[in-house]
Amino acid sequence: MSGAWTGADRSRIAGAGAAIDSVQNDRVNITATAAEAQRIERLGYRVTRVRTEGFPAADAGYHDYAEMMADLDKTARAHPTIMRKLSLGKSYEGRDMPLIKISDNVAKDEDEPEILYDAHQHAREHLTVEMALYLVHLYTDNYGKDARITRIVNSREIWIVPDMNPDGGEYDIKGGTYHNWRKNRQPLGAGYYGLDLNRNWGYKFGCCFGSSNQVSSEIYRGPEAFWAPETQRLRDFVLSRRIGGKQQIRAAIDFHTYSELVLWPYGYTNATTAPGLNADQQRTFAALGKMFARSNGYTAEQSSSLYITDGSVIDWLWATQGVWAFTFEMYPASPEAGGFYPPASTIAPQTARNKEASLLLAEYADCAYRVIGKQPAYC
Ligand code: LU0
Ligand code: CA
Ligand code: CA
Ligand code: ZN
Repeated sequence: MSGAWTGADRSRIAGAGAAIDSVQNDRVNITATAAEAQRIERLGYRVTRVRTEGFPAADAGYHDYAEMMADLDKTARAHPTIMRKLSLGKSYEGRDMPLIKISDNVAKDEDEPEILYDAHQHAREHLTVEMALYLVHLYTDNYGKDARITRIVNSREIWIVPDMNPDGGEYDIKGGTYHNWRKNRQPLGAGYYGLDLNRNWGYKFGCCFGSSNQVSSEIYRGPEAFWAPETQRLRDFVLSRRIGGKQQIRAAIDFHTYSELVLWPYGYTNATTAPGLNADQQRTFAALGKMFARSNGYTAEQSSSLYITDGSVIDWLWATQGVWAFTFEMYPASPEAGGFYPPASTIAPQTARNKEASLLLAEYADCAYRVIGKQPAYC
């Protein structure tokens, strides 16, 4: 960028959040996100793009990793009594994987039904990070203002994992263009990288032709379950919520894109009931899933109706932890409508579209069987 002659100019540029890499006369070479570049232009400087970081300028409304972290930090600071930003640990490349807790008396572990929302197992599914940020703001910004949300925050402990795959996500936008990347970024040798996090979970791992053992595959499951640091991190957190032999997390949504679907277990088999999933449980999953789909206009079905997946997070959450776990495949419905890269203008409407389903999940978390009228028998 140019037009910056003095140290004061450069300080204003740095103040906009850009990193100053070098200085030549009035020209300053910076590394900046698209949002920062826009801010600098508004200060009256001329910005020319040599090499872009972050999202392509047209999609600056999406949060890259640093912008996501900044938003989480800022929101946590604004709501210290109900929100905490914690950490799941680090990704393969060493990025911190944030873990958000939202509840009243947030510093205490209270005896309240716990809920988990996680996003971004797949790198190019950036809209899911926006979904997680939307939920963070929904529950914090409306606390004490909206009676329904206040009731949920007071009576539940909400866990949000906004970024299961920070390495893949950053790689996907590297250089300011999209790379159509899905997996994580673990090196596999011979120039291959990445395994499919949603095939690396430890229930029926690799059982059923719903994943691949080839490193080149987009659905490479890895040499063993939980081989990816990222799946280990979420597994260890979920296992840490097992207290006195009882899993505290009752219900979960794992956000993906795209196809506009609500999916429930199992993914590894076409059978509607199977070991660990009896008829009442299947009816409960289907009834909740259809209720969610009525609220957001998605299609509801068992996960395997889409195609067989083995080693998915929802199969593991349900079969080993008893968590009522759903996959949401968000907007759009078709590749023509933007596929994995819908324009930033869709973020607001398409995240708000899942407000009702997300709240319903939290409300039913005390006793999911209520949805089929069987709470007297089970809860
Ligand atoms: O992991 C996937 O293949 C998902 C669908 C399953 C959860 C059934 N589709 S995605 O990769 O396109 N998000
Ligand atoms: Ca609480
Ligand atoms: Ca608790
Ligand atoms: Zn996905």
